[in-house]
Amino acid sequence: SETRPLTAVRRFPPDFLWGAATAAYQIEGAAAEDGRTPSIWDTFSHTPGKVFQGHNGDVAVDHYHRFREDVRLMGELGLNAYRFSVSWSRVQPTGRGPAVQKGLDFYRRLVDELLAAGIEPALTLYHWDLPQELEDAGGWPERATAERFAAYAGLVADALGDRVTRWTTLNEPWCSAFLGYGSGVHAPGRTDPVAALRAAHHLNLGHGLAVRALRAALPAGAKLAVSLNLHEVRPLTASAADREAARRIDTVGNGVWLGPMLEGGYPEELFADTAHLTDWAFVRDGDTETAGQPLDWLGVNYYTPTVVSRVAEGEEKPQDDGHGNSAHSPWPGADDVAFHQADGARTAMGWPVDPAGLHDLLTRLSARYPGLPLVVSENGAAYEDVVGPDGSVHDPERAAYVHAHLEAVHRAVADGAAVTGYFLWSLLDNFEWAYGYAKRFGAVHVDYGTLARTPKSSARWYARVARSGELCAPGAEG
Ligand code: GBH
Repeated sequence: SETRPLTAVRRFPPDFLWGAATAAYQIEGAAAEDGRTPSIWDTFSHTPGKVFQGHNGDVAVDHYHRFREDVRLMGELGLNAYRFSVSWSRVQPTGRGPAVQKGLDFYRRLVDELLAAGIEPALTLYHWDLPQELEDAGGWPERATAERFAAYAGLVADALGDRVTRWTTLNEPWCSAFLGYGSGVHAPGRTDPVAALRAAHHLNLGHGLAVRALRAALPAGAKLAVSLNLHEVRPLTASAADREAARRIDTVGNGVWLGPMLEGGYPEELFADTAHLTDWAFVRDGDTETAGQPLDWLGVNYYTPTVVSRVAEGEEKPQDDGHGNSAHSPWPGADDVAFHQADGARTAMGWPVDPAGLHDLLTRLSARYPGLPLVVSENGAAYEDVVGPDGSVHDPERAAYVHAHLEAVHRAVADGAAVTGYFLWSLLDNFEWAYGYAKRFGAVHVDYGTLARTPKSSARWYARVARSGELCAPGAEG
């Protein structure tokens, strides 16, 4: 028989995960049902001025009541995996004590529906929605929150461990720490660089404690991970100053997680860069060992690269532009760093389209952590949907974006990177955090008046790729 080179037809490995991802607060709604209490995102979105036009997740896309229809849509998309998160305050309303059965039952029904449809559930324990009661007790800057998180992880594992194999502790702890407590553009909206660094450490600790709790509660064979938004950092020029700026952002953006979780400790440069802010006395003996529990895979979320330069002394810093140059910086220890957006195609978020960044990130990670399978746990793009007179939605830009990024993933695999899956962000249009419902990332369009779901043309193209395991160009249907 004929052997075809991998690159000619762009065929992906046979057991590749073809998925889509969501997060609880962004899709579920049912904010006060069945015992659920407010999380920091309920509080934040109901605080005037925090979210675009005062949007909130009270109803979101009502996935809590429509999950059966949504699982059917996943089938239409040809998915063999689905990544979702559990709302902590739905299963453990106060963040302490026993679980609420009704909350757990919702996830049990969802998982059963997925398994019946032949779709592998990939469960994330924490996608930014801390129970408000725990924030009132100090939130992630406090050590106790890490311990609470591990207890919660154990509760969910006891309830769902017989049917869920793939577990993720945290989604993008960088956002929780530095957007939540540093720049304040995410809940709980605090703007204190020291609180942000303390939060980062307690997220690392919480991750490690949760991995231990999961290992104790789950059957052997469970596959545990964390999902990080790793910054593909590039210096604006080759100057020593810009390369130093890139080094700093790599340290406080990537090393702050990869160090303790995968390399045995924080990078020394992190302590040096932030020495004027804190002496890190909140790090106790044994903490980095706890954070470094062995993992079975690493989730990588990628949207666009991070381009930086150094602002020389006496030079103006760029205006607050929502792209890193915020009034309150989410980058402690990097006050003289400016952020840039490359020229060329951009998504509706203003983020440059740069698939080479994903290839470079995956190949570098795989070389650095041999034997650790990588999964692209989020990648996708916002564009403005145009709904046709017949109700159809044609989104060729999204298909082109995903096609280019899948090509980059394929190239990374051909170059030796151990990438075992891809999750499109997102299954459905949903609550895009501080942007409310103004930005649409879905493969499936949601009419926010009727909550009717309509697969976009990109969804039909993605289904063809997922079913065949072969990357075809978006054609008529894309
Ligand atoms: C992901 O976050 C989320 O996991 C998901 O819930 C969300 O809906 C999706 O992406 C789309 O946004 O300019 O320095 O402040 C993406 C997080 C957003 C992190 C942009 C970095 C810019 C950093 N990224 N952000 S800065």
